[in-house]
Amino acid sequence: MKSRISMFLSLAALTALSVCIPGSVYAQQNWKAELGAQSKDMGKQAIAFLPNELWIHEGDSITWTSGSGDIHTVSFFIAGQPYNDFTVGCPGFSPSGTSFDGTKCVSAPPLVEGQTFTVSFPKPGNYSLICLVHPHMTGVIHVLPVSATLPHDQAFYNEQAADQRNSLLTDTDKHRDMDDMLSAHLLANKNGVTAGIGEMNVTGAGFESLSVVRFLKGTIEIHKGDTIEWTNLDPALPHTITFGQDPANPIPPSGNVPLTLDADGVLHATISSHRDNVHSGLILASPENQVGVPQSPPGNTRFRITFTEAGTYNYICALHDNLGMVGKVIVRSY
Ligand SMILES: [Cu+2]
Repeated sequence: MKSRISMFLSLAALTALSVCIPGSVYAQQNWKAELGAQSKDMGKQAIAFLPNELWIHEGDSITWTSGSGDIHTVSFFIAGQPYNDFTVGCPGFSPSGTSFDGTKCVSAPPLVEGQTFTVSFPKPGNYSLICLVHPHMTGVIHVLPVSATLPHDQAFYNEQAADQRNSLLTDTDKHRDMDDMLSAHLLANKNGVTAGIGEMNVTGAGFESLSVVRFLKGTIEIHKGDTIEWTNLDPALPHTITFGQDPANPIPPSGNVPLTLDADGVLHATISSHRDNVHSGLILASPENQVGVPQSPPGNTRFRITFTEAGTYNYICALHDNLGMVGKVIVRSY
């Protein structure tokens, strides 16, 4: 009896020890999460942390695995730090396995399918999780003291990630608004092409989107002298319309796109030869307004090109051609 009591006592002491000294006896857990997801043909992109909210213990780590041909980052900025894009990083990027405690920025370099990045969290806190490629892709990591009970286990997060992935990527009634918007756009514009379409989704922890990275109609036939109008119907993802050379900097339009906009505010270029390199620059919707920040100007969501010579002209989205976002214009001479 006595030995049993002493065994009980030493077990209790061990348990107390494991609570008091995190990292020595307490088992640190490595959690798994997904970074983006896509349909088989890469045309549909789930631009999301899956899941985008996790509750873990101090000392635990999380490993993100990219499931997308599109690039994403796993980034934690310090409070108040201005957002940088993925060409800048923290500035710079961190090696996988770096720890984040809220005092020093940590960022993965841009990751693609199959690549992983691990961050460990030594200090309790609630930390914003961001992607430096997609400003609308956000999440939260709650790091709790070791003494706290965690609300969910890994199996729960796996299931949640699968649910969110499927609800973003699977064609269901949920996307009817998007399909309606697409058919309305194509019906209303005989010589119109959709340069991407998408929809935003929200969870308790942040924003994510489904983005269809395709030109629809991918091949369009027109007559000599006609004008095509491309429209980006994605709320958050920029695209380009690029004929000829892939520009080193995709942001501005090529020099041969007239700076004078059409009266309704649309950039309008001309193509008269296969040798013309015409690049739209980023075509995207205006960002949301924020209190105290100057209002966003009207979005640059459209681009027009008039074709003056017959021929077949191939083009790409300079940002997403690797995902299959390419198109073709056939100009008839009659
Ligand atoms: Cu694109």
